[in-house]
Amino acid sequence: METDCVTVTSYVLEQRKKYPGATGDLTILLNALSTAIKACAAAVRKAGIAKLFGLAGSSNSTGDDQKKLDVLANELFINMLKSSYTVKVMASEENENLVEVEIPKQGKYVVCFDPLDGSSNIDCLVTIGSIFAVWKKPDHATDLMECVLQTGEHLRCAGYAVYGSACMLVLATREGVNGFTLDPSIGEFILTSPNMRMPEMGAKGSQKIYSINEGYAKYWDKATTEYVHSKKFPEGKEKPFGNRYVGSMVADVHRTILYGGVFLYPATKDAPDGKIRLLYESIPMAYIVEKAGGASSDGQQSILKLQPKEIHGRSPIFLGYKGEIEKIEKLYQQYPAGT
Ligand code: P6P
Repeated sequence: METDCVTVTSYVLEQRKKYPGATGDLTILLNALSTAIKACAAAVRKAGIAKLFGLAGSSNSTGDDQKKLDVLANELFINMLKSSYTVKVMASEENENLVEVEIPKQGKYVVCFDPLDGSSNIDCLVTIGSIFAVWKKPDHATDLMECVLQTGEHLRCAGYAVYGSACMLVLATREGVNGFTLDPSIGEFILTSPNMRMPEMGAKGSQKIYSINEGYAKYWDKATTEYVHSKKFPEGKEKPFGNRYVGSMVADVHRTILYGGVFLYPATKDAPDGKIRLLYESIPMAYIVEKAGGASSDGQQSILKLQPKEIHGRSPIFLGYKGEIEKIEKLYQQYPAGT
């Protein structure tokens, strides 16, 4: 083991030095999140042995059957954040309503999270993840919903954890995007991917990948249909894009950041706002991809400009190479959503 490695805690402490007025609360909050993620990683690893697979017999705000790991992950996030004394209110995919922290433990931050995204993949051991977004409570706000329903332009930080062949915490702040790999032998997240940047399309090592659930092609609008067709049947001597789709957003977005490409979850005729949740999936992932040099859109504008109207609201989402997102937006200008 390196004797001078950077951990997520020492990284955040280092960043805090750049803000003399910083209270250290965000450091404490991120430490609480990393503890919840470590506990989730341990639970995901031993789910088979500990019989954590299978349904918990309850369902979440989306109506998805909750798997035992979902419930455990949600409780870990909520309890670790409550006991950090840094959070006022939370929104979780697993809770229909907001979770207000008891007054004596309240802090100044708002955290929205999907504690275990892609949980339909749990039982078949496919990569899943956790997604979180952190805002500061607006100074004037007293109403909880006003505290929570903020745009991505006001984010303090966002991140995701990948529970795959290794556990990695990817954290995006104003300073950029950094990847920390969990070293299970010491239980610490070690900085292994400093200053993560999406490759430029066409640069050495960059890949031409489009990531969408082709099974819904029948329901796509014209703009998405035209875009995907142009990737599969490019004009001239252009080689087609390859298709990769895990069906677990954290896995698909993590690959898009590392290898390049485009992730698409468009609206469909029967889901005019798409499936992906704005507050705790689209906004944090858009923030991370944009901080890593990529682009995001709902077909018209950056996801970070969208004003959430309800805690479980959805949005169409396109993430990845800037040039490709521009092509998608041009197609939505030509063929407005829903046509
Ligand atoms: P579909 C997982 O349930 C999730 O919310 C995201 O992680 C993933 O990108 C998407 O749904 C997959 O949805 O409709 O392709 O199965």
